[in-house]
Amino acid sequence: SDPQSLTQLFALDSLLDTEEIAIRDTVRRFSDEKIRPHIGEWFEAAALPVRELAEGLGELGVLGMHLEGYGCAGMSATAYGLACLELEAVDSGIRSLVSVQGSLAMYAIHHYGSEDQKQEWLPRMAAGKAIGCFGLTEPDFGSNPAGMRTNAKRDGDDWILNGTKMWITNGSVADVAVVWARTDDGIRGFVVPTDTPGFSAPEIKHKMSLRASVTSELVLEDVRLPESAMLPEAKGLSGPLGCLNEARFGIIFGAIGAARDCLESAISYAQDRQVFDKSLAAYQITQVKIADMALEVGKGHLLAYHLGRLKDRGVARPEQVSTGKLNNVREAIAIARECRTILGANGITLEYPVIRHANNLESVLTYEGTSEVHQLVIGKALTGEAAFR
Ligand code: TGC
Ligand code: FAD
Repeated sequence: SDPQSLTQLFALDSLLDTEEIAIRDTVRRFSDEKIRPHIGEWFEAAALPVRELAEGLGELGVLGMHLEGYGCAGMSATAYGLACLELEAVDSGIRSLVSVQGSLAMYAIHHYGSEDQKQEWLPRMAAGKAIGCFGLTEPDFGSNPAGMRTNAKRDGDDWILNGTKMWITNGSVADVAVVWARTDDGIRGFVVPTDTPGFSAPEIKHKMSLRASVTSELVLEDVRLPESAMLPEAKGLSGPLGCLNEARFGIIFGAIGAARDCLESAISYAQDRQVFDKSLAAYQITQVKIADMALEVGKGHLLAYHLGRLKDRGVARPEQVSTGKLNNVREAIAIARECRTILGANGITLEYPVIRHANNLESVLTYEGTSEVHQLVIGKALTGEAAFR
């Protein structure tokens, strides 16, 4: 009989409306035509043409697509999630570019910024003509950003920023950095043009994961900024954590895209590959693996769509976002590894996407809150006890 797709098996499209399906299909087509043919090469060379890609993604309308006004598309959270899913089905690095631009840097300015900050940056960022990054993590403070040492002190009406941020996506290609720093008034956010004297962003090399993504350190040495550089509406850690909810939401969809791509590759490989005297797909062990992975890919979609609907109604709570991020990334990485076994030795080469996804997902498991941090968030929600410290 004719094989069904994973989408058909779960009747997933019955949960989407025609506009959502159209957006999903447009992003899938763009990704397959413009990114997929080059991604293995970019990953191997650890060189992503960020500016060129950002302009293409800007034209496609996915940068800050869930934000209203200022050149942004004003789409639903679910539509944004579906775009993340299709981008990450090609590579987590591409979804990272879009997450950091739209959900972290643009969202911070959109949600907490002054009218001038919004006018200055958002239209160019939505068009992909200006690149943003988001500096929260420091060398000694990743899971616990409350301990950050980067500080902003007053000098007359100006601010002087000093400190180091680490592992910052798009850092060395960014035009603007949203930097979180400690002030006498608690943690505040600053919009830092990257050509400001004292700002530098050395790139981090030798990554074995997310090679098709630029990751950098941000070094701030007496960076002088006007008073107007501070984000007026973000006060305390809830400012950056509010942005993280947005990016984590995109990852819930994205990770399941990577898992789908691995499983589709493995099914197709198993159908073609002859072992002993028949197709690898005709062995029961292969089918058990495929069926079990399909269940997780299907359930991951259902969880993502459910959270998308909650977010569109404005009621998705942070611990629900943690639940989706923890589950879908954890399952995706398990699926990538299992698919790798089906491809045998071919599974370790860049001829197939599987090992690339598996390696990328190691980063996805760690960034935007490690799996352990999300377990603790869920643990706190269920027991009422905070076990972070
Ligand atoms: P805690 O005392 O619990 O909270 C401090 C304040 O923040 C509020 N809050 C949140 N607000 C919005 N969304 C959330 N998810 C929030 N979680 C907490 C909270 O209500 C409180 O507000 P207020 O007004 O009472 O002050 O904070 P804590 O210090 O105990 O930390 C809690 C913990 C561990 C969950 C938090 O620090 C955390 O999430 N840590 C993980 C850090 C993280 O995820 N970093 C990611 C950096 S960015 C990145 O990785 C980009 S990757 C590139 C890509 O996306 O592709
Ligand atoms: P740590 O916090 O040192 O954690 C190490 C281990 O300890 C983990 O297993 C963790 O779960 C565990 N642990 C920590 N606390 C506890 C606890 N209370 N109880 C039990 N276990 C605990 N950050 C940004 O700000 N902006 C970016 O754009 C960005 N991009 C990134 C891109 C990449 C490719 C990567 C890999 C990271 C990026 N990050 C970014 C940083 C990322 O958010 C951090 O790496 C992450 O938050 C974890 O911090 P850490 O690496 O310092 O690990």
